Amino acid sequence: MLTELQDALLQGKKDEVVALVQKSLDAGIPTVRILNEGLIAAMEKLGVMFKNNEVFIPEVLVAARAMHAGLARLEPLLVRDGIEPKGVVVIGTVKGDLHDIGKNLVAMMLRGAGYKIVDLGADVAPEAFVQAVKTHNAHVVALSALLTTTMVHMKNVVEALRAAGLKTPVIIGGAPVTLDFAKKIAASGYAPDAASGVEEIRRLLAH
Ligand code: B1M
Repeated sequence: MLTELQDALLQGKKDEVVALVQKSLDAGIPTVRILNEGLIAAMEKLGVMFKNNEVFIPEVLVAARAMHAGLARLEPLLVRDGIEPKGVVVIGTVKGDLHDIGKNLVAMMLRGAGYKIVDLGADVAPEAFVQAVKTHNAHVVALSALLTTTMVHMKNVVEALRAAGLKTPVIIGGAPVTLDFAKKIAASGYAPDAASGVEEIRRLLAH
């Protein structure tokens, strides 16, 4: 049944995903297995397919919508069972930058991988990242920038966090961003695409 659930999610069949989640619950499959071996496993497969150019942005968005619908059914049960998210990630596009499609993809994949996401949106000032980390006890800050002129604000976020005494790791990405740039601004990690972003955050949190 969980394989069927994975297939439905990969095809973005929202109603079928919800129905299969319910069917799995009715069959007595534990909530955490439905989450990990059904929904999250499918999103992981999708991440690999996206990386290999086997699926593209529209398919990812449709699958993410199906994932949300399935998660919405499971969420109250996961809370009841006390299942913790893998970590809290504060994400946003930096100040002056309105591009949010890539950032949204990263957020969706992270949600799909079991992280709690605090999405601050686009055009986010460094102070707002600092505040959100404090409010939500975040484990990671994830920054996106699409303009060469706004990349500098990634450095400002790193500096603002450190000035506030926070050691929270910062991962950065976006079309003009490179590993070299990440090193230059003392970011903790860099990812060229959304799927690698999930892997990189997993790596950072494992340390
Ligand atoms: Co803009 N724009 N835009 N734009 N826009 C670009 C980025 C540009 C390259 C177009 C061009 O000139 N060829 C250019 C930037 C040039 C530069 O700085 N070098 C540009 C420009 C100049 C501008 C304006 C200044 C135009 C103007 O007004 N004169 C203006 C700036 C507005 C502002 O931000 N202040 C502007 C505006 C806009 C729109 C609002 C119209 C719209 C954005 C809508 C939105 O996002 N809601 C827009 C769009 C759509 C684009 C292009 C066409 C597409 C960007 C996109 O969404 N790509 C873009 C040209 C292009 O890329 N072909 C362009 C798809 C998305 C999935 O990719 O975000 O790179 P991307 O995300 C990738 C990876 O980078 C990575 O994962 C994703 C894939 O898996 N990734 C991360 C991203 N963030 C990550 C974070 C991570 C890890 C991975 O960890 C945290």
